[in-house]
Formats: sequence, C-alpha cells, structure tokens
Amino acid sequence: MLDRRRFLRGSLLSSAALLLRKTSVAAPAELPLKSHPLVISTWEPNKKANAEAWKILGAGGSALDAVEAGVQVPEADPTDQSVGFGGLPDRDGKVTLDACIMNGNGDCGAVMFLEGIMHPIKVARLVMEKTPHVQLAGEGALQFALQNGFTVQNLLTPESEKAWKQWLLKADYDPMTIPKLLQQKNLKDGSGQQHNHDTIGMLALDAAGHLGGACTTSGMAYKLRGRIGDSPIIGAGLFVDNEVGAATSSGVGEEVVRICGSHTVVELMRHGRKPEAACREAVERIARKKGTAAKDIQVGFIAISNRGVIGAFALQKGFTYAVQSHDGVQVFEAKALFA
Ligand code: SD4
Repeated sequence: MLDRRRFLRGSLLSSAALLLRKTSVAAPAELPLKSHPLVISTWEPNKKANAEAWKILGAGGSALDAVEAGVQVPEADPTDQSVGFGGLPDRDGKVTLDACIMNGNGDCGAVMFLEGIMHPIKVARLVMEKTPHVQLAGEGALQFALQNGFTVQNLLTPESEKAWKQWLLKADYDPMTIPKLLQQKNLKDGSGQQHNHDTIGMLALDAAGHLGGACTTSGMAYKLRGRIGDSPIIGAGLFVDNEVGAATSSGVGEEVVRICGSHTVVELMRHGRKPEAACREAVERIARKKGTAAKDIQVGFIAISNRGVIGAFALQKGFTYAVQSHDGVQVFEAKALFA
C-alpha cells in the first residue's frame, strides 16, 4: 500500500513535471512499480516500442513475445538512425546489425554483424529456439536467416547514405571520435541528447512474473567494418534472470563489454542492490577504469527487479528511458555521474 501510494505520488509529480519539461523527468531514487506487467526501454522515443510490447503484455502475453514485438518498431523505422532500417552504416557504407534476446531461464539467442535483414531480433529468437547455439555472426547468420524465410533488403536509406557521405569528407577513421563530436555538439546545443546512442534495450515483466529482454542496434555509426558492440553480447548488452531481475545498456559498447555490464548489474542486484544502485555501481566501475576519458563517453543502464522495481543510471546526463504499465506511460531521465 505504501509502495502504491508512493508511486501514485511519484506519478502526480511526474505528470506535473512532464507538463513543465515536456519530454522527461528525473527519476526518483527508487520507483516501486509493483503492478506488473511492465515494460521499460532505453531512450524516450522508444515509448512507441513499449506501446507495441504493451499490446501483448497488457493482454496477459509473455515478456519474451512482448520484447520481440516491441523492438521491431525502431528496427522498421527509417527515421531511427541507430537501429535496423535506416541505421547509420559502418565506415564502408554498409549497415550491419547486432541483436539479442533472452528469457529469465537463461534461454538466449543473438545475431551480430548481420546485413540486409530488417528484423535481426526475429533471427536472434530463432537462433535461440531452433539451434543448439546462442550466437551467429555475419555470413552464417545471414544464411540462417535466408533458410528461415527472411529476405534481403537494402537497409541504407538516402538520409543515412547522405550522412555517411558527409562524414566521408573528413573520414576520421576512429569510430570513437563520432560519439565525442556528437557529445560536444549536443553539449553546445544544450539538448543533452546523444544522437549516436539510440539503441533499444527493452526489459519486460509479464503478468505471470516472468522476465524477458531484447536489445537491437545498428551499432556505432561509421564503425570499423566487422566491429561488434555490446548489444548482441549476452551479459554485456543484456542479461535476464527470473531469480533476480534484468538489465540492458546503451552507449559506447566497448566500455560495457569491458565490465560485462548488464550481467554485472544483475549480479549486484542479486547481492542486494536496488536496480538504480546496481546501475550506478556498474557506471562507476566504467568511470574508474576510464579515468578522465570517462567524461567523453556515454554509457547508460536500465534495470528491473523480478518484483517490478526499476532503476537506471548513466555516465552523462541526457539518458532517458520509457516505462509503460497499467499505470500509464512515463519517461524519466536517469541520474548521471557527470552533471
Ligand atoms: C554499440 N551500444 O554498438 C551500442 C551503441 C548504442 O545507442 O548504444 N547506441 O556499442
């Protein structure tokens, strides 16, 4: 009862703040959303993806089906330049996709460095369900997709091709400079958003109390050909365990991989941390390893406990996340290490 009252009070405050700031509000230290089902995604625009997932969750469907359906929204959206169709290409002008999916029992599947397939998350689920393996890469992943009825499509939109050609004019072949430049630009324009980081990581808790998660991305823009980030790596970009909770990440994948980020968050929760505290500790671990360079990169985690408590934390401000439950749609900005 107390939790519900606290949540309702939080909702009212949130609504008021939403009116004032339009997009997102800072999250409270703990958001006790005990009413599952519940779905949560990285980045504010992905509330559209949550809505799709909610069609399944709200009708009593499974968390796994919900996240698989939800993340297909940005995958098919040509205006989302970080995921699927319309994603910014690698430095050679090719769109290469990474995705993974996991349920709370440890079943998981992933594809990485996959080209020409609009919905890599569907292929990841088939890897999980139809093969004895957990991950397929590149040509083999494509072959598997084609054998399973997928067709190849050109995923490079004119807009993304134009952006790539613009980038080619200077073509500084260091993929890490891109987020840095974007960050500087964003700091200047005050938006606080890092437009190179819109990967969707989605976590759901269904009515039966089971967790599921999915993560899908076109990865870092203008990356070296063959580069794979954290997003399709179970334990880095996503980890789900019905015994504890689930976590997913967005941002510079290399830094997430270095600390097995999402698994770290879930293990911290297993040892008693609340979701936000666990996300914070993982972010602080990255910051300690990077030293002063941590100011130039963004990494954010979101997490959910198996009881429906959610939390998030990021290196830089501007990391938003979207939540949907029977209590409605909410968007929050995660607390950050660097203001
Ligand atoms: C990657 N983590 O490939 C992804 C990028 C990302 O929002 O999160 N973009 O490293």
